[in-house]
Amino acid sequence: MDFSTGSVGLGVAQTLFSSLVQDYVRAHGWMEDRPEGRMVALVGDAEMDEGNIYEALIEGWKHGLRNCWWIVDYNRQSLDAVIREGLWQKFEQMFANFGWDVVILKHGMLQQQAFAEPGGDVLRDWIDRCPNQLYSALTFQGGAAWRKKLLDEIGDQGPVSALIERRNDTELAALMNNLGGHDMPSLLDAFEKASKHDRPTCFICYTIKGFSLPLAGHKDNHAGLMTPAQLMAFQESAGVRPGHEWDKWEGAKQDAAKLEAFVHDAPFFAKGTRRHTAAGITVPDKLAIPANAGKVVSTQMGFGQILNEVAREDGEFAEHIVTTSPDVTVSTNLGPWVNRRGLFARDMLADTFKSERIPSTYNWEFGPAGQHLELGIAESNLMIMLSALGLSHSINGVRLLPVGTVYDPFIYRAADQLNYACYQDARFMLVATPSGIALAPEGGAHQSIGTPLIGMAQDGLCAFEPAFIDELAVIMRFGFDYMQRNGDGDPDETTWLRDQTGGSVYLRLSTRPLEQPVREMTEELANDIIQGAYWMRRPTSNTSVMIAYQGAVAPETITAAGLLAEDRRDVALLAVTSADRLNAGAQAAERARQRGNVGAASHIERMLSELDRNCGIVTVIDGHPLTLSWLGSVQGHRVKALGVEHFGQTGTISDLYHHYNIDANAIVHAAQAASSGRVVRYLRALAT
Ligand SMILES: Cc1ncc(C[n+]2csc(CCOP(=O)(O)OP(=O)(O)O)c2C)c(N)n1
Ligand SMILES: [Mg+2]
Repeated sequence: MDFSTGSVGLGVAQTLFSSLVQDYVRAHGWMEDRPEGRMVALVGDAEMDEGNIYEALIEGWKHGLRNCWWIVDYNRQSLDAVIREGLWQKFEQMFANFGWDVVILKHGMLQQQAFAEPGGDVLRDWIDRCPNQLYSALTFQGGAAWRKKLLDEIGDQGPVSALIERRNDTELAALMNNLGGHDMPSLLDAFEKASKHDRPTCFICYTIKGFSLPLAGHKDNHAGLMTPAQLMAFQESAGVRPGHEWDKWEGAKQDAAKLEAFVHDAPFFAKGTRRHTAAGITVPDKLAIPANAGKVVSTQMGFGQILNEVAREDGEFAEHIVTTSPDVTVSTNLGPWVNRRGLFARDMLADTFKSERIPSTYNWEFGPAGQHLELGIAESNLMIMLSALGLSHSINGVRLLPVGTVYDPFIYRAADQLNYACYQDARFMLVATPSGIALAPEGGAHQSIGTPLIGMAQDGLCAFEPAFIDELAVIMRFGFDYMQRNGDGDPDETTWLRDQTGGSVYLRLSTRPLEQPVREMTEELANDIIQGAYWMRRPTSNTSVMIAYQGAVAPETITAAGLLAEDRRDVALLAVTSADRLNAGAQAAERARQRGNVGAASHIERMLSELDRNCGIVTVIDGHPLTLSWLGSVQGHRVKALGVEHFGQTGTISDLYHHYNIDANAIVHAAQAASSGRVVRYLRALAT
């Protein structure tokens, strides 16, 4: 198994996106002599209720999906109950509608042979009309119940009675349980036929849940366990001797040596490991950025600038980046990259606006060399596409550097898909913008509060929220390297982070333009940015209050520090670039100390140890205050945490920052409350 699943519909969609990624890799000439594979999913019939399957179907159709099989285990049971009648017809119509072949395997060979006997057509007709519930109940009850029911309902119809009577109870039950999905010859025949073409194909395979077990067909059989007596009977019927349960080929009716040879030579095993690896892509020492110093630029704009600079360069690094976006390519600033690198499609498709000479900022040309995969609006598909792209090294043996853009609040819409991608250890960079309440004038609905906490809590995802473009360039460089790492999980004893393990990266960016600092990016500063925080203003022995911020609220904290200057000496300012990494380091170092490594210290612990014990801390973020409030627990400092707990208002950024008490005035109030000393002047009333 290359992808995990679990009745969540995600593994199913993953096969579809993985087929598209294979097409991408092939079109870029990276498949070498490897033959194309077919991505196959086994799908529960109740699992087909999962919405992300339908979202994926539409996307697959748009991209000309090939080489994908979905095999539906049509046992007509879910966890709780027996499913609706006639669902197969809806599946059949829907898949056909999206250009899939549909193959229905309803009857096994035993049934087909019986249908050919005199009266067989009557039996077939009865089976076709039998409601799912009744079929399940009779399956559970067994041969005698089948006989009674069949004879009651069709037993007076001549030849069919003889057909039934020719079979004893065991044979009759075997006949009625012989549905297409349990019949190896039928399955092999269907797969053989479908393997002659590359069209996506859905197989609807009738089966019985709990086939051949005493709990078969019972509506309560989900996760059912057999009694010891039932298990012993089952063991005996399977020809497995007590004490030989784990012997290879135990119970197999064929010759073991022959079976061994057959399996050994089967293509699946003969070709060796199916899990590929790929050479790493060297990331440049530095990512270029235009001269921004003193200019007013948002991190979202900076992201566009950085990728635009990468797009100018030839070479392996730029070629292996692949971007994708759910209909927000332009509004997340991927436009400049796409203009240079083009959109991906197996066939060329010109931009008609360009050929008609209509002025447009964006060049929307598709072709096999394109490096941007444009998706429809459904964020679920973005995350599963990132999952598929981010596993290309192990599936296709080709390392891709996927970058996906999304509006930050819509991470919630696809948080499970994101979690699934991380669980599978897919490697990608998720760039989320706009974020927070900073998109204030655009309206309240798309503001995000809790996403920094998702960034901190999501395993396999390392989250950053820079304020300035030079920080972003350092973080993206790190990210492209981090995405490719695959070392063991022991923490580094200086940072207490598991950086050599690698993982995916989440960048929470903002549309709020900020004046860019004039400074040199020293190695020390770059290192601090990667670790998660640097001193914007270092504390001294006189410092009685420190302000820590993450992201777009940087100017408010700088203003507040200025307003405080006359009443609090040497206000310290901590620029946090990754609360996630600071927290991970502090947690790991604490665990190490509890295990006896008394000298263990993480980045944030070292930084906050510079503060006097009585120093107060104010934290600020355009997001949930919990993201940073834990800083008070690092060395036991008093903390006042500012942030956003409610959302939905529309206004200017300063209106909203005032309204939610994350403006400079609110920071000064909090600083006064967090530290002793005289009353601070320049205070205005807090918003209520
Ligand atoms: C998203 C999600 N919700 C709930 C569950 C709990 N769950 C596990 S199996 C199952 C029913 C699956 O039925 P089906 O897909 O028909 O598989 P079958 O058990 O019939 O093989 C449910 C609801 C789950 N695994 N995933
Ligand atoms: Mg089922």
